[in-house]
Amino acid sequence: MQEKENKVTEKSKQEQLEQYKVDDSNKKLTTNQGLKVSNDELSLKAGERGPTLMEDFHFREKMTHFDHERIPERVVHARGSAAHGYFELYESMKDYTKAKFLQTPGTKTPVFTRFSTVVGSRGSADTVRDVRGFATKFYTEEGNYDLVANNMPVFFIQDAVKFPDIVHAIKPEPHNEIPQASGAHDTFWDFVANNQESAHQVMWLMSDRAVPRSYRMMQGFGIHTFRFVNEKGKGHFVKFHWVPKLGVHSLVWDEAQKIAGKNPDYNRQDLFDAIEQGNYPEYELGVQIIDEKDEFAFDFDILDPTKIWPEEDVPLQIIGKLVLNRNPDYFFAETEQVAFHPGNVVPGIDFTNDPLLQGRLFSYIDTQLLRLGGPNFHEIPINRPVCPFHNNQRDGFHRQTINKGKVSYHNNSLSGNHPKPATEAEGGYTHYEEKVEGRKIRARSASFADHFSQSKLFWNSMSPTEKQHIIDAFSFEVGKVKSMNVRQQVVEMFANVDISLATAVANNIGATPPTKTGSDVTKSSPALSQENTIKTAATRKVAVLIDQGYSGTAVKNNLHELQAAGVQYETVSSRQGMVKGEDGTELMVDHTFTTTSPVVYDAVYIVGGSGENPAFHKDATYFVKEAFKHYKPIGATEQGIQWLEDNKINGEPGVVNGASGPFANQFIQAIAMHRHWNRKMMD
Ligand code: HDE
Repeated sequence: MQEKENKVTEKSKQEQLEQYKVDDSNKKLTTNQGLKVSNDELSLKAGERGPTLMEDFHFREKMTHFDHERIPERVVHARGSAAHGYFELYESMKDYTKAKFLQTPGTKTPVFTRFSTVVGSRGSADTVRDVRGFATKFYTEEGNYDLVANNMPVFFIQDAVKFPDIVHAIKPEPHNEIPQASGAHDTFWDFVANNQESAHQVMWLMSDRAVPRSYRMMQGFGIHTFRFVNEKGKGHFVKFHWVPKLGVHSLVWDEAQKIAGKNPDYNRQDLFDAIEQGNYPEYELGVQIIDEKDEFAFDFDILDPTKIWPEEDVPLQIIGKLVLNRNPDYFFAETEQVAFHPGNVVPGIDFTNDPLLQGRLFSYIDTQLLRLGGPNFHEIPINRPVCPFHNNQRDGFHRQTINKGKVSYHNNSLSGNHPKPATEAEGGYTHYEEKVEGRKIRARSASFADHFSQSKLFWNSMSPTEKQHIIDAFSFEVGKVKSMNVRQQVVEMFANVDISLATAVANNIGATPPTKTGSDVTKSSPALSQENTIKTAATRKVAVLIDQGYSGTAVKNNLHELQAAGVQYETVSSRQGMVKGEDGTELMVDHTFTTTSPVVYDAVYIVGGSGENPAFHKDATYFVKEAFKHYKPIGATEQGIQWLEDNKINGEPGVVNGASGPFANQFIQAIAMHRHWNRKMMD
């Protein structure tokens, strides 16, 4: 390929990918050799009832390709979904970093972002209790920069050498491969209790953060402390955050488990549909920066990946936004074959001595060599940088580049010593010259020893509802542990965080309540509570329960107003086809009570109809009760109003009665609240 001037635009990656795309429509069927195929239904046989012939090259090629279609799934983060988009810089970071894509406000860099669960296999359900991955590849003019983040800001372990242990412990147990995509079993909790550095991340894992309503509604965190280096060679410590424009919102646990059956692709579908509808997911990039002179100014070690930098102490500076605006064309070629690596950096971004980060720098390429079948996976279209790349690496499985000339070594004189290392001024990457001295030693720094203070900080920062959810989650997960001894160990461990938490869990799971006093940390960080994030009705999905004889004008107006506020809706009734309003208007039914479920909606709007049949009433009753139980907003107008009375939910928080004032407006506000926690539960 002829090299063009290296000017990267928002569209650079898309343009590059276009060169690899093939449109099969209106084409003749051929073999991989380009030979037209005359029959794709019958193999070549010796006689109509005879054996298949070896010479049937079409059969052999087709079957061989099929037989080799599967590649190993990722050892963790196997299940994921991705999208293309761009990153736009708001504010120059040039005082801190020389990274070119972070210099000039308005610069747009093409990106590819993959979201994932961690524990489950490729076909597992989306809505399990788990950490979520949030990995972004920035295709910059200086090469690919990967920000391989999670939706929680801390990690289970402090040293990479323990990663295989934590993963073995949380994956299905090896003797019977049970349970799938869940930490609710003996080996995980045995690991937790015997590796207490996991305490802080386990608090996050038991919180609502572990069941996101949508990939569009979760934060991302680079976790590790990285280093920004500016033009003058000065370094600053930096942590990266993604902040979703729609706020951070979660499912309730009962709902999450039911969705896993009703629609295991729930989060994947949500991402795909939102982009198709033009509701592009957006996140702002925030950085927390610490001057090198303040490396030891905190009551935790800033290199410890089990610690956050409380935003109240180290403010988050918003510097740009990520917009995901295009779905991949081919899941396997793009989402499955994308290969992230925290070691893919550009000049101006460097590492620190965080022992977890150091180990990651080895693991990612290593695992991809196996998963993608050799050392040339950087040539796969989704992984190729948009800037040129030249070196003396050659050969290996699946090599595609045709390097010209006979020289593939350095130094050389035959080709003028090219490809030639670049000086720093020419953009050559130079590692930050941190002075390091030490003995060779396998030890944990004493500054990494406190596992409970920030766990308590997290607990203190939760709202009463969030705290209750954490107690419920511990009770569910540890309650599934068969070993009473492990259950007791967990209770004792979390007594170091908060005694009321540990006591409540102990009482729920048949363990002995602990007698310790717990951590004495009283500080809290409001930024940690997702209750304090943005609330908006935009892109929320409402089920409109509607039947024959509905009130035409009222419904039309209300639906119009919901739409204007960015709310999506689907009509649900007993039968598919059309429902007819009493004024003669008609509406298409999107779903019946059997093709959908209340758990996949954010809110319910009961319209009913004068011609309601008994089946409608029965199914709608279940639908609304389930939504009510999950604290979702419920609105009713016309015939639906009587329904609120009949089911004794009129006047409950988040229940909007069309008879009392302008309906759409109030209902939109109720939807924006996400959930209404202070409800009396019905039986
Ligand atoms: Fe990963 N991680 N990880 N991880 N990780 C992988 O790489 C690993 C860690 C994260 O959508 C693997 O290509 C080690 C922290 C994401 O393709 C593997 C350690 C964070 C993804 C691997 C960690 C992450 C991965 C598996 C501890 C958040 C999915 C397949 C030292 C900051 C990327 C692969 C995608 C994937 C190793 C810890 C995020 C095995 C050894 C901390 C988002 O290389």
